Amino acid sequence: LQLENDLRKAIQQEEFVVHYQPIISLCTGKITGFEALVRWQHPTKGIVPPGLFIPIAEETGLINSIGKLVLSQACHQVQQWHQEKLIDESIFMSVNISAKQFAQIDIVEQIDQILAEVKINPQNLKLEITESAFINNAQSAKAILQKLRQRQIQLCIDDFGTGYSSLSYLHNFPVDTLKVDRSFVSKLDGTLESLGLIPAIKKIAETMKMSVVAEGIETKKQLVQLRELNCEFGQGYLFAKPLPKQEATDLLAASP
Ligand code: G
Ligand code: G
Ligand code: NA
Ligand code: MN
Repeated sequence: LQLENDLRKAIQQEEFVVHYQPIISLCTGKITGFEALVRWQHPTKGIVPPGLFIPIAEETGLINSIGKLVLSQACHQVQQWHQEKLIDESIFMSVNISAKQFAQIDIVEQIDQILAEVKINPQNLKLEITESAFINNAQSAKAILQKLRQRQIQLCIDDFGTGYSSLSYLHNFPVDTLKVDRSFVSKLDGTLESLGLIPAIKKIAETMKMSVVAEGIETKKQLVQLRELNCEFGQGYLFAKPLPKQEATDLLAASP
């Protein structure tokens, strides 16, 4: 309860900062996008990682307010990088939208409002949604995804392969990207068995004309394996951890 009260205060005082983890083209090594990941700068406890407060934010519904702050900060970052000519419309900013946030009846209006306030090209924005967002009401989920797509916002299924995957929704839902959960990547050690579902996911993505991002790449060996599987994009500590705004900006400025 203390944490819940602290969270409410943190929202009022906007104590959240967004870090940005680069997403890399595995064949060229170039930055293709960033994932926005929230951190809470607690006045006395220092940085609180999301694993410690997102679950409570979800339970209490505070995730809706936090999610709006994150989306707004991430869009402002896109705007700034665009003004500084560090990015064009080919670079995307991926923002996590929790299932609860996605289920709000006015989620599309909220996103419209932020895009109206922070004028960016909607193509620069990608939303990461987990499969759990689709299970309760597939029809309305589909309608929301279609509306977002009409605005040219990109859509990504996060943690793909761990949830309630059903190939039928993939077929019906207008999704651009599958993000392979890092539990699959962590098993890649050079043996055939360790490839697990990744080749299958790659195949599904190809059939559906979706791209694949592998997350949690930590070793050179994993990178080599993913390249062999023709996995186009990846992110992980091997390249960079989630970086504060200035460090992400420096990396972008230095990148070819
Ligand atoms: O950044 P880190 O690796 O510590 O994140 C831990 C968890 O918190 C991950 O599951 C991540 O998806 C989640 N998370 C981080 N930032 C956000 C955010 O802005 N919104 C939501 N809904 N989840 C987030
Ligand atoms: O749940 P989600 O897919 O949004 O996960 C993002 C989380 O993964 C963030 O907490 C981020 O800090 C973390 N992360 C990013 N790269 C790596 C990595 O290479 N290894 C591990 N273990 N975690 C990572
Ligand atoms: Na994510
Ligand atoms: Mn993920």
